[in-house]
Amino acid sequence: MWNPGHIARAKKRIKDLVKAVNYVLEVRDARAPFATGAYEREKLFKGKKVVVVLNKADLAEDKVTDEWVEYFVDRGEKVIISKKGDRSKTLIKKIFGERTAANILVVGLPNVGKSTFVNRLKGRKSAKVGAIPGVTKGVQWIQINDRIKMVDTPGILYTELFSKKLAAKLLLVGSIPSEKVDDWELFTIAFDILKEKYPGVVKELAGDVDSFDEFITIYGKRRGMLQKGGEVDVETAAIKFFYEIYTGKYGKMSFETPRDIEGE
Ligand SMILES: Nc1nc2c(ncn2[C@@H]2O[C@H](COP(=O)(O)OP(=O)(O)OP(=O)(O)O)[C@@H](O)[C@H]2O)c(=O)[nH]1
Ligand SMILES: [Mg+2]
Repeated sequence: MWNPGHIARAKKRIKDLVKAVNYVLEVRDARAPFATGAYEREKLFKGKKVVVVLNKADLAEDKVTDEWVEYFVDRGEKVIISKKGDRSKTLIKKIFGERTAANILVVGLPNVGKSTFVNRLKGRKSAKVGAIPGVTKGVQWIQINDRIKMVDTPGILYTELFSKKLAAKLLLVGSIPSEKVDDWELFTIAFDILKEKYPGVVKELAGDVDSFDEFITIYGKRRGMLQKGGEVDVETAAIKFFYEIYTGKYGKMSFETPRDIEGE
């Protein structure tokens, strides 16, 4: 499984950084807010004010995101929704109310939009962002205004704890990069989740198919992703397909609801 060195180092740094802040903004992907929760969060964030940020809400189904807000509120969590186009002032107000002085730690899984969120709060670009996970490699402090300071951190993953279903959801939202997946079964599990939730998208791309292998062969063929002998390059096709899914090419999608995760 994908577990780059910078993530292992970041986990150690974050433990120390928590001590230097009074707020933790835990950024999650609104399309899978349970799967993208920061692991060991209770232990890690103990004694801090934690705000759960459901980011990329513009890529999720509004109705499902509202259900998630209710889910977190029911559990006594402070939760806000964040999406493309949100303005700095509105977000700051949602997080803190009017006036506040705060040192904030921004944490979350890879590619959930931590750096984008920092830039959004700042109102302009200060932190580097990118569509492939693993963009932020070090810790970076950013002054938001004269009272608020934030530290952006690299994405964290606790690989050992994964169930395959959880990992599949992380693939669907781009927290695990599709080109780093070396386990074909993970693609198939992710595809099954997608097909169950959005059969229309699958049908539009490949017609009536039963399996991921069948699907990706048709998808790859239609895109002209062929190897030398004329066979479909299914690995390249899978990488491309999941990239399109997690960047939102096929419209608003939510990969889990509060009901789905009961018992998971
Ligand atoms: N549509 C949409 N895209 C977003 C949003 N927030 C971030 N993105 C995109 O998601 C990708 C990842 O954003 P980053 O801010 O680099 O994510 P990160 O969590 O800092 O990622 P790492 O540093 O790699 O862990 C980029 O392509 C962003 O443009 C959002 O609210 N809506
Ligand atoms: Mg980043």
